[in-house]
Amino acid sequence: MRVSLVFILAIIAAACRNQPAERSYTLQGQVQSIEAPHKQLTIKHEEIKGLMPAMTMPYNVRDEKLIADLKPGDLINATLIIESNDAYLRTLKKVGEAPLEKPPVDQTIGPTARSGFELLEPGEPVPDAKFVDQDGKKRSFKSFHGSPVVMTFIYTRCPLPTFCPLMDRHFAAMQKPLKEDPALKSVHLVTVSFDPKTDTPPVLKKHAKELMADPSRWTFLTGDRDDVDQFAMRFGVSIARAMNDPRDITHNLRTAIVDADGKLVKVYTGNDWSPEQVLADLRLIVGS
Ligand SMILES: [Cu+2]
Repeated sequence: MRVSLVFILAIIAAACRNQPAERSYTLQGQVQSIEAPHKQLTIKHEEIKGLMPAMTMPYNVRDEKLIADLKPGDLINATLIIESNDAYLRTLKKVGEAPLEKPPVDQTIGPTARSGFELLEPGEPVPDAKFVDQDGKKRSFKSFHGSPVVMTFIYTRCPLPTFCPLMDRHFAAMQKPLKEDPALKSVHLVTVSFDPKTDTPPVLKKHAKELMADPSRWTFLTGDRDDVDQFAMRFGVSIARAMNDPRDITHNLRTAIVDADGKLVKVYTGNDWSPEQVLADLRLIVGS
């Protein structure tokens, strides 16, 4: 009896492994840029029914042949595959060409000389900013001084597993090694949502629970939208919200290490950093 139960469980486990929850969507849009070495291309696309509104986003391919002959301006039809922990374009077909439009992001508040919006350089103090945490408590960024901080920027409704949800998974994965390494005991994780309209403190609290975030180690923040935007911009985060629905968000990813004195150490761009890399960098700063 016992043997057969184990056997059945093994079959179930194998079946689950062989059939990753996979969803497929049709994506139509225009190629904006191609990063062949990273098997990535940025596409300005129409609404993907049931997944996300029209936006401009980078997508990965697994088969580099799919993007070998593409150029910016190409109009394409593609199949987007969403797995529980990954997303990629499985098929991609060129269907036409059109001139590229100017980028929709408002550049008027981009970094200019000493405007207060310029990118922070490593070694510079991170300006203080006001936030509210997952318990609804007011938190200033300064309140983390004394602990090295790893900080990232997300929104909880992000539909692509390779974007914000990947940042969440990386932070979740860092909790245990941080706890186990005495040198990294004081490191704090901070996740800032740039979607305060949806990501209210109760929503952030629920999100934190789902990620099994240890509240003594990992804090979720949001705040006044303009304050969050201005703070995030200093790290190179760009956020564009749709006019008709500000919850439709096009964004990039930035993850930063800030030392215990509140000075910027390093910014990781995009989604190809690993928890191991961040832990190694943290060990360097606490060792010095
Ligand atoms: Cu996202």
